[in-house]
Amino acid sequence: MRILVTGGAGFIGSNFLNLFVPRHPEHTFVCLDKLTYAGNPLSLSDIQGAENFTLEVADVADAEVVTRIFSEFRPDVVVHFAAESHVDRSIHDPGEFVRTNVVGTLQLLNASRAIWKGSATGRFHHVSTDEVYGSLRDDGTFTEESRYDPSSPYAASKASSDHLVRAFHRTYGLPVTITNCSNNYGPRQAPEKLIPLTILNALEGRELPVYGTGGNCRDWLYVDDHCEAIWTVIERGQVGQTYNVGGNEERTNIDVVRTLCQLVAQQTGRPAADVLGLIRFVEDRPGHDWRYAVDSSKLKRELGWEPTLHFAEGLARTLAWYVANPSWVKAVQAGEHQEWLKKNYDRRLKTARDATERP
Ligand code: NAD
Ligand code: TDX
Repeated sequence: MRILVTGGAGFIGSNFLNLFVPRHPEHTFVCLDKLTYAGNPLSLSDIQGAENFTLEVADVADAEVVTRIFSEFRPDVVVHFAAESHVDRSIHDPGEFVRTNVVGTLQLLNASRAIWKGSATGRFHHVSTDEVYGSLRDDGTFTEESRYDPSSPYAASKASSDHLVRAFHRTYGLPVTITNCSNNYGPRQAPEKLIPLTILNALEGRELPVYGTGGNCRDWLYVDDHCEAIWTVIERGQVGQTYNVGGNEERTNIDVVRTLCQLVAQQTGRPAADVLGLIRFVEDRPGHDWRYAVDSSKLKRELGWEPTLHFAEGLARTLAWYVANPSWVKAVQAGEHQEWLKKNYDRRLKTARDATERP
């Protein structure tokens, strides 16, 4: 098969390619990526020389370029990861999220339709998020039947793209599948997201921002488990279907941050109290979803997928990866995006309700 992976230089896409390019020498992979601040060629260095892998630097929202790449490569499968993915950035500048996540998805759907011409042999797999369902209170879980109710511009743009993917199936018969996944963590995630940000700040002795009370809850899934779920759906999922993917590992943000502080203390030999003392409760995220929890029983029942790695082990593995890859970290921290992040956190820290940890 010829497999086109969009956004393959980002966090999940690069883990997907690092897993499946070596495992499947019989398939050819092309990564289509704009290399925005979130795309890092170093994340693909292990497979850069592989005979079955090529990187095409291109923008998914550029119809002309997308059409050219599709007509040259003629993919059998499209795995669509490319997106603007950070909720805080979407609050600051929603336009880019609509352009990449909505218009970009539309261009890829058009290009897929043009080359598959109504045949049911291709497959467009859309990688989406549980954030399209909005927020849960203290109980319940998201199922595939949950109502779409996105809170942030990021979530709204992903919801739009999901609707377009389904519309292309219903209207034109395009062979599509969708996965809606909970929060991922693991190697190669940019330190704008909670877990890598906390790991790197704690290792380097910087303050650890926790939004609001820290009581917001996320359902964490190790990135390789997500990649295996996507592969399972591509191989055996039913066309037109949506599958939820979750880790069954719900944690409050403050629990996650405290656990990471303990792990970093063990790793560095520093007293745990010193690392925990870096925690700062800061101004909350506007429209902050309270809780996500995903019911992935459909994926287990119909296709036999379930998560394999427990959160404690996954966190230890993730910390070990960041410690073992200082050149990756240095390259990411040299990016201009770090300036934006720093300003964002400085502002939040200034308006912090407390300078010290709440009990
Ligand atoms: P990421 O931000 O780490 O990577 C995004 C990648 O897309 C980068 O390589 C970037 O260069 C590329 N990209 C951005 N705009 C582009 C454009 N216009 N054209 C081509 N490439 C472009 O994101 P991620 O965390 O790896 O997420 C990947 C996908 O998975 C996204 O669609 C996201 O919505 C979805 N998802 C993420 C999570 C999570 O926890 N990270 C959970 C569920 C679903
Ligand atoms: O510094 C921080 N402090 C903090 O308390 C950051 C960066 C985050 N948080 C909180 C906000 C969230 O409740 O931690 C939680 C996780 O935040 P993020 O890492 O920004 O992820 P989230 O907003 O939950 O979205 C992620 O999961 C779903 C991804 O970024 C999305 O792309 C994915 O769709």
